[in-house]
Formats: sequence, C-alpha cells, structure tokens
Amino acid sequence: VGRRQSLIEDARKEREAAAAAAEAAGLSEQIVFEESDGKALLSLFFSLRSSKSPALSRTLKVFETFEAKIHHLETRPSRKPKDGLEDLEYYVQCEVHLSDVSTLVSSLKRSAEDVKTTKEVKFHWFPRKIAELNKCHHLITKFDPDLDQDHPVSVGLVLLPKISVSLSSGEPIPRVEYTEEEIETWREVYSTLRDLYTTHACSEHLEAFCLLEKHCGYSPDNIPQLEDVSRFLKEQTGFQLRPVAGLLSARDFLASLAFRVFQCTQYIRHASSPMHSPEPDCVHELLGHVPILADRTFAQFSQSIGLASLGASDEDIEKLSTLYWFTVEFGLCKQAGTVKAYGAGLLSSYGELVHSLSDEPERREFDPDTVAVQPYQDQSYQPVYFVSESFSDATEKLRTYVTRIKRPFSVRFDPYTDSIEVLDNP
Ligand code: HBI
Ligand code: NLE
Ligand code: FE
Repeated sequence: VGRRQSLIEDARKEREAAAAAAEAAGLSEQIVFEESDGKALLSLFFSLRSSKSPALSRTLKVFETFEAKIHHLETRPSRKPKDGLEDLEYYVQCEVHLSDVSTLVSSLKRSAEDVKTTKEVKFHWFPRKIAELNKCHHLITKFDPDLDQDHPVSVGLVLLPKISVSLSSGEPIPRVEYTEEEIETWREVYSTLRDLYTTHACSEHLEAFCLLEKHCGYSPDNIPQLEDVSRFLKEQTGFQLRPVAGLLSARDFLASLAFRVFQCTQYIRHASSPMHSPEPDCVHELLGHVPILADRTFAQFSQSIGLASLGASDEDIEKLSTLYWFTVEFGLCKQAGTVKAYGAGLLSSYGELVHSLSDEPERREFDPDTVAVQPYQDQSYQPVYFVSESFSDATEKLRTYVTRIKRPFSVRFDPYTDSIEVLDNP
C-alpha cells in the first residue's frame, strides 16, 4: 500500500508542477481533451482587455467560425486581476473537432488575453489516413482583425468550405478556364522566367522543366491544369496535387506532405505585379514547386519534413516551417562552381530570382540549426539566403535535422494504404 500510495502522490505532484509551470508561462500551449468520434471536449479560460470594446463578440465569433458547440459559458470574478484587463474571467466548455483544436486556441489568442486550457494534451491531432486531409484546410489570411470587425474573416483564420475533391476516390481536380487577361499574365511571367532559368536554376529544375514542356502542356500560351500536372507527378514521384483556396496554416500544409500531397492554389496573381507575389498563386506552384517535386530525392525529402511535422509541438512546427522557408522556398545551392536557385519562391519570381543571385543580399552557408530560428518576412525580397554545398547536401542535412525532433511516438508511412502507422516510443 505504501508504495502504491507514494506513486499516486508522485503523479499528483507531477501534475501540479506541470500546471504551475504552464500557469507561470502565461499562455498554455498544452491542450487536452476527452476524445470521442474525432470530437474534443475543450475547457478554456480567458480574460478580455477592458479597452477593446467589441472584444467579447469578436471572441465568440471564433467559436462560431470553428463550429464549436458551446456546452457551458460563464464569467466569474478574476482570481488575479491585471491592469488593462476586465476583472472578469471567462470559462467556456465546448465541443469541437480535434483537427480544429489548436487553430481555435491560436485564433482565440488574437482577441482574448491569458488564454488557458485546463488539461494537458499528449500531442496535437494529425491525419492518419489520406482522406483525413480534408480536415487540414485552415486558411490563414493576412487580414488585420482590428481594422474591420464585421469582415467575414475577422478572426484571422477562416475555414474553407469543404473542398469536394476527395483524395481517396480518385476524383479529378476541376479544370479552370482562365481569362485572356490571366493568360496574358502567365505568358509574360513564363517567357521572362524561362530565359532566366538557363543561368539561374539548378539542374534538377531545368531537367524537369523540359519534361513538363514535353508532356504536360507547359508553354507560354497555356496555364497547365492541376489535374494533368498531378497525373504527371504521380507517375514521376508519387506526389499528387490538391486544390486549395489560399495560404494554409503551416501545420496543415506540412501534414499533407507526409502523404505526398501538395496543396496548390489555382488562381493567378494580379496583372499589375507579374514579377512578384507575396503569396502563393498558380505561377508559384506550377513554375516553382512542381518541377522540383518531380525529382525523386526532393520528393522523399518533402515527405520527410511532412512526417516530422505530424503531432509536433507548436515550437517544432515553427522551426520546420522556417527551415522549409529557407530551403524549399528560398534555397540556393552550389552547382559546378556557381550558385543556383532551387527554392520555389525564387523560381517563380523574376524579381527575386535576379535579386537573390545579385550582390545585394547576404548569402550564408546553410546550417539547419541556425536556419531553424532565423527570422524572416514574407512581404518582399529576403535580405538573406542560405547556400548549401549541393542540392543533395541540403536535403541530407535537413533529413538529419528532422530525425532529431522529439515526439512521444514515431510514425511510418504505409504506401499500400496511404496511411500513417503510429508506434509509441517506450
Ligand atoms: N499554403 N497554400 C499554401 N501553399 C504553400 O506553399 C504554403 C502554405 N502554407 C504554409 C507554407 N506554404 C510554408 O511557408 C510553411 O509555413 C510550411
Ligand atoms: N514570391 C513568390 C512569387 O512571386 O512567385 C511567391 C512566394 C510564395 C511563398
Ligand atoms: Fe510555396
């Protein structure tokens, strides 16, 4: 009895210490829930800033956006009143889909203060079957919620109306009929970039680009259809494309890579800025990402970043997406004694491709541990790029980095069933 009693006592102390630590940190990243049928029962506490008058309605809108069913809502006097905050504390208990939990909490943090959750989650929800990627659809908007509270996307994160293209049933991606003006934009960007690739693009990109022109309708006069490109990629490296309405959260975007699915935008940038777009569009996907996804080494590497992201902590997701940014999007590598671009964000932007190899920016040697914490901005050209010794050197170093990420379990992709096997670590 004595031993059992002390074990229980230890467990209780451990829980209390963890709770105290989370409380001291102010924002608890740990979310726990009771799971059933993919739903989470979530208990949340938060305070509101007294000066922000529409704070309550804005906060409640977050629950609405995520279709959270509120079971209980109450206010009570704040236990620790703080300057600038109301002297009330809100308590909400709600039911929400597991895949929405972390995005709901991060949305909440944009309008409420001191957001806390009660229990503790072992890890974030992640898709285990390819069909569950339908839940990985959280779009991020660059919209500022403080400027327009009535705007439909005022929580800063929107849920895409379910895209009907199911991945498991082999349903084709709808074809888009582009306007004459859109094709004109494509023509201009395509011709300019194509000339520049000979001197600026890495050999893997150049080789695949030739194949795409031969087999996939890549030409100055035609915006290739995602369906055709997806079929081509599937044959080359097993990657398939899936249409998406905009910039996805990093967690959702990375999760799809684990299944060799690449989520692509289908619309094209505005005619007024053909040479650079701050956000992805089909020029970026088709000219930047697609050629390099046709490379076997790169495809495998993309999938390993995806697998590493499944159930990872918010902190690790942030690091992975920074690494993704400076490699997959803006990476440079040495080839035959010169520096070439392999990053998709460079290969789809005439302006930045020229800039990246000019004397203007700083170029540093690629090292995953430093790059993972390097701040970046996504509105204009990067002031710094990272150069690896070779294309395979970059993928190898990154692969080593991702295997060091700690999780309480390991994952394995089963290509026969397109699903993830989860193995608990001892
Ligand atoms: N969403 N649609 C889309 N396309 C991307 O290329 C993309 C994204 N979300 C995040 C992202 N890329 C990366 O920059 C990393 O944050 C993973
Ligand atoms: N700046 C790129 C372009 O103009 O194509 C898009 C970058 C998306 C991350
Ligand atoms: Fe991209």
